[in-house]
Amino acid sequence: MTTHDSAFGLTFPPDFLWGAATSAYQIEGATSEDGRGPSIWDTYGAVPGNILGGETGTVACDHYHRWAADLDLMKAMHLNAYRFSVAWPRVMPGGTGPVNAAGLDFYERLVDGALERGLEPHVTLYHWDLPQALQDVGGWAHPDIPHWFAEYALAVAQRLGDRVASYATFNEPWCSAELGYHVGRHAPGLRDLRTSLLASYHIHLSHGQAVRALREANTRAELGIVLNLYPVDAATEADRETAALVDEKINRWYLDPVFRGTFPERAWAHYGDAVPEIDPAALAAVCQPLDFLGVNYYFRQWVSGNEVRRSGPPGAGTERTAMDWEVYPEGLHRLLLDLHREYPAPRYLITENGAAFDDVFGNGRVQDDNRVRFMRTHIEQMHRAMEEGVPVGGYFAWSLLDNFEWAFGYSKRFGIVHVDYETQVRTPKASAEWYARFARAQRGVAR
Ligand code: GBH
Repeated sequence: MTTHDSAFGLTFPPDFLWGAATSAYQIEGATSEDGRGPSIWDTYGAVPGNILGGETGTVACDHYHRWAADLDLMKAMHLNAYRFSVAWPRVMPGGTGPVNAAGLDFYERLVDGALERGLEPHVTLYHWDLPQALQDVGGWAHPDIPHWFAEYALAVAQRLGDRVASYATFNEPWCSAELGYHVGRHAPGLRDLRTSLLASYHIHLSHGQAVRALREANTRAELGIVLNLYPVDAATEADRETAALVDEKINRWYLDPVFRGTFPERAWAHYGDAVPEIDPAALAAVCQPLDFLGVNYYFRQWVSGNEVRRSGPPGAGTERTAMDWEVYPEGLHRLLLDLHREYPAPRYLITENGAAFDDVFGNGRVQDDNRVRFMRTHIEQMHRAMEEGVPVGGYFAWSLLDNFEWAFGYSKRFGIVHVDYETQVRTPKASAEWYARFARAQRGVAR
């Protein structure tokens, strides 16, 4: 295959980031090593029925011990960036108070190891693993949590400093507030709308305070936040009003405070008495200048009658993943144009994009042509948006490794690298080989 074919004739800026993403609880394991304190996912996972098959992140991909080999995999794939998260309970086992130096040592090794291999480190400060000690006093519903979070963020930044290319405060706060405190399908497993909205408010305040603290500390790394965002489509004219409400509840409840310092009105009115008491000045201060917005894109929301479907329009004509999510690459193009128009940011990073498929491991390999097609078509749509003026700076495949898919345990495989959970052997799938050829062609790296 020629270089040109591998690049599909698409030209990206030479400094474009081609990376892969992971998160701490989903891959690290070693949950009681080197002074790590318990997290809400350890607690939640210990309750039968919460996680498919009773699986937990206790061992996961054993990345805590295999990090160097995992970084080697990305280097061999010609990637130039790695997005991972720092586990708060490793850094501050009690959530607040003394810092655990050994926890920071791990991330320092990881950051230096990434840099040695030509991978820019992109750090997420919170990817859902809250210290259990903080949950014991209310977690994100506690009014002091913005202060605790900012303190933790500073401790990380003080150690890792400007070796890190970017810090994202939160990964997908909607998941923490809605799935964790309202739907109960994520840790801590609560089911209360009022508490969930209060949690979302405190997450916003935490974001604002942490960004201010990191700027005041003169952190040179870029600062931003990562949101799960979706185009929302109405099946019929009659579904339009519902679609607008869904858009506000999922997308704009998170975009508006961060970019405008306000909550969206339709959703606010819809929630009625359940909305928290707001300090308008504090809410306004959530809106801090950011260097980037991280976009996690997986599917669109399809609104039909009382249903909000992730599987898209009904019928066999739609390709769906093993999560039953619609494959809808065009949605990434639409989403980026909408964001650029309504929530302008200096740059956008596609911080996650990928799919779980029913991979077949045979003859020592996984021929995941569906995942190759998924990545190629989404990258094409991202490129289209860039040609139309959206400043996109990078693309991170979710995920580097098959890993712990939250409530689904290890049953859903999102990796471009296959993990055998018995032996911990990593095998790059056809998609990883394809991505490696693509990244090499894009970066002009010689064989
Ligand atoms: C992202 O979430 C996450 O950042 C990442 O950690 C995750 O592994 C990846 O995507 C793939 O899911 O059906 O109620 O149990 C994307 C948002 C979060 C949507 C979990 C689906 C299942 C919720 N997703 N979710 S539930």
